[in-house]
Amino acid sequence: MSSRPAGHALVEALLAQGVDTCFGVPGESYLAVLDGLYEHRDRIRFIACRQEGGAAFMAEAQGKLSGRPGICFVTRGPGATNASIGLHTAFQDSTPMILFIGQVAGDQRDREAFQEVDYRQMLGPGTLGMAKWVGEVHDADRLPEYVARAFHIAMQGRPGPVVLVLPEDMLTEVTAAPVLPRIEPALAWPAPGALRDVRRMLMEAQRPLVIAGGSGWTPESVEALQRFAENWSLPVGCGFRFQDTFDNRHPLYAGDVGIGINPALAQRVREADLILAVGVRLGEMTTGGYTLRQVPRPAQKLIHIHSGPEELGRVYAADLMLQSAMACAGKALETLAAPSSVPWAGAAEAAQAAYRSNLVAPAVEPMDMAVVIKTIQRLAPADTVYTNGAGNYSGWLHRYTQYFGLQHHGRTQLACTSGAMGYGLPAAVAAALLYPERTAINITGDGDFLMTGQELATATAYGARRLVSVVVDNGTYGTIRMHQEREYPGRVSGSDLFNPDFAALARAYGWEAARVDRTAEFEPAFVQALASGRPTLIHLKLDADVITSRTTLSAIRSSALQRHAQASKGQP
Ligand SMILES: Cc1ncc(C[n+]2csc(CCOP(=O)(O)OP(=O)(O)O)c2C)c(N)n1
Repeated sequence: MSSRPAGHALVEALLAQGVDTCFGVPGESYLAVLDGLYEHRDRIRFIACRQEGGAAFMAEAQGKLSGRPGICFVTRGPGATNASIGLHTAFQDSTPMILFIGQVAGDQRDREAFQEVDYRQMLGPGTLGMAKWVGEVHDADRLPEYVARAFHIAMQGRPGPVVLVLPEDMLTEVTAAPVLPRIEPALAWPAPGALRDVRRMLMEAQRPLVIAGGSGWTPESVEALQRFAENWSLPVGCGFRFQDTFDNRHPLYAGDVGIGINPALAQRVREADLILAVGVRLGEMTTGGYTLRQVPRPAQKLIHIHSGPEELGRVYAADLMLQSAMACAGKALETLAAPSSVPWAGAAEAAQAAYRSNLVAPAVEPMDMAVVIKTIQRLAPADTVYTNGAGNYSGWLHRYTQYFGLQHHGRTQLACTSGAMGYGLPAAVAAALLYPERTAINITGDGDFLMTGQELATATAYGARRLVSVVVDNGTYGTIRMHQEREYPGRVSGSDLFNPDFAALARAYGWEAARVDRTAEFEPAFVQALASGRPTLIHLKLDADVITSRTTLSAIRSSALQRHAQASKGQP
């Protein structure tokens, strides 16, 4: 191998892993890598973003869409702290991702040199929830070893983010280190004995329910999961923000187990006598704040299949725990021979009927968000990628969007379990740049959007085309306002927003834009957005009182006031 600076060797290592696009914000701490990216500019794109939070979200979206680590480069101190939101998001969503951080030179370490931070202390893995591993490369000749390890750790077990710290002087060292071949993750299969136990528990069950989700699924494995569910007539729900795992149009689909859960499905979860949780973390959102299943020993029997052994038994003492990569789990479950009839016959039909009736929405004037979401789905191509961040507006998206299941078009939902505001726009920009033949649609709130709104520029700079961002402007941090009205009725504090003219803002960034105030104006604006072949922002006005798909702010306030009045009457 000929000698070259380590910064170039790193880019060659990424090329060998099949990386053709990476995201970041440049910094003087990793100039040698930027030079390597220039050297190989015909084979790899560096998307220079406007804030590291946006860049890290884009890399996270890349990880979700490709199943391989999304790649992000940032500078030390300020760059790394900005990017940390993307790491946390990747951690909570179990998304493979590698964040490369330029670091001060080795001879200046531990002096609190300019922008110096100790990333092992800051990001983990002791800091639970940020990175699976933080490695720091001190020897250019060992760079391939570190990069290989980063790829393995990001993809194996429970996938997640890893951090590689790159001291500036190491990057300029000359090395003849070889380029290692493409890494495929080692995947765990469920143990045969444990699979027999799954079958035995299913045979003993009366009201079983499958909840599928999490990361690491392949189209083949989801297809096999579907056949398993068909063989056993099992109703299948999807975990919070993993709604695209199982085909929402399939007759066995029961709905999503997340925020704003269909009350009928919540009841079904409570009344189930066996939950088969496949790939999902049993976190706060998938357990109704740990109420749908009691902690640590749920009333329902629980089989938990997860790729990370540390996740098994972490909160819930499951009756049966199986460690398996999701790429294998569906295929393993499919091998379980089903009986000719099951005692829960008809349960799946009832679950499906409840799901379908939850798709029916009461009409709302002047802006009907259910109609907006249904219009988007009716007109957008089937392989459209939908993205969102955090906010009540996402409730309409979750309730009314019917995902196809990832055996059809791969992942089509980019949404963060972590509820990170600002995620949706960069995720959609990444989707539009990585898969230009597909459409990316971001639904966002006025608060959510402005957390990373500057990435409008990134979309324009790199020629995104099939990209639409629908900004639901209700003039408030609505989610917080809703909680305020519930807990402190009438005492609005810190949640009102001043907003710019979003359409004018988007035009200033080179986007097309439209404003819609009434339901009927949405469809023509959206048709125009799809036809234009240019990124388009739709500024949609929504009355803040229309706070969820089920209730209004004024109703929440008046019932809270009543509750408070009753409580004070009851006082001596
Ligand atoms: C980065 C970040 N900061 C703060 C929060 C807390 N938070 C959750 S939702 C929300 C308000 C979202 O407002 P908006 O985007 O306008 O949507 P709406 O709820 O009004 O539909 C806030 C502040 C968060 N989830 N993420």
